[in-house]
Amino acid sequence: MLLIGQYDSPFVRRVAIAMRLHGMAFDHAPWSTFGDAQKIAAYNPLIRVPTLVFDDGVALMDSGAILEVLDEMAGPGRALIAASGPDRREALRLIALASGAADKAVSLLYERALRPEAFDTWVERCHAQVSGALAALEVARAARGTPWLFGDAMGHADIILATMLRFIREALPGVFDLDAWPAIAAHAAACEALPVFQEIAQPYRLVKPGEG
Ligand SMILES: N[C@@H](CCC(=O)N[C@@H](CS)C(=O)NCC(=O)O)C(=O)O
Repeated sequence: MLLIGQYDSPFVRRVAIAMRLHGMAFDHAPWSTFGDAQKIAAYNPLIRVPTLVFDDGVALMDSGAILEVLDEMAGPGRALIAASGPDRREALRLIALASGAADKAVSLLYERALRPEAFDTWVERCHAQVSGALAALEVARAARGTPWLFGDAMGHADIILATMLRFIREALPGVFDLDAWPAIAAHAAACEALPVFQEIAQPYRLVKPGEG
């Protein structure tokens, strides 16, 4: 399999970390969505990452869809999310909050970085949406006394929570007061201390359209 995208993306990183936890081998093409747009377009007309090219040549996009297929490939009982019941619903809720916060952080970043002048109404909306999701995740994490969100084993909710927070910290420095949410900050720090998170990481760097 070929994973396309840079590890400064919270979405690419969550896929790579899950693949490593699953023990799945893959090649990595660290292409930039703007700098390497044509290369990515050859696999994914949306020109977005992550894009995962399977061994039969089919390219799948969107981290949630990719992880669903990878969990299935990992085999029964090996998915990084509960198979059913309340834990599955809660994990999906937390994943949606964390990946939604990452989506809105990306929107905020593009608004600030790509436009000559950011549109204040949109900036304020994205800021409020990210802050709201972080506050909800803080409540959820603080309510759980287990090492990871769903017990002793790390899962997709843990991973996206950490990759999203690192992305916000590095790509939008000073924009959010991350000290306001200590439980999720501690959770992310515990993740980032693990070898798999340290190996699959890349300092954030924005490549604008037309730049290499
Ligand atoms: N919901 C998507 C979000 C992916 C996403 O926003 N990727 C960004 C990089 S962090 C991207 O491809 N940006 C370029 C674009 O959207 O045009 C996922 O989970 O994979």
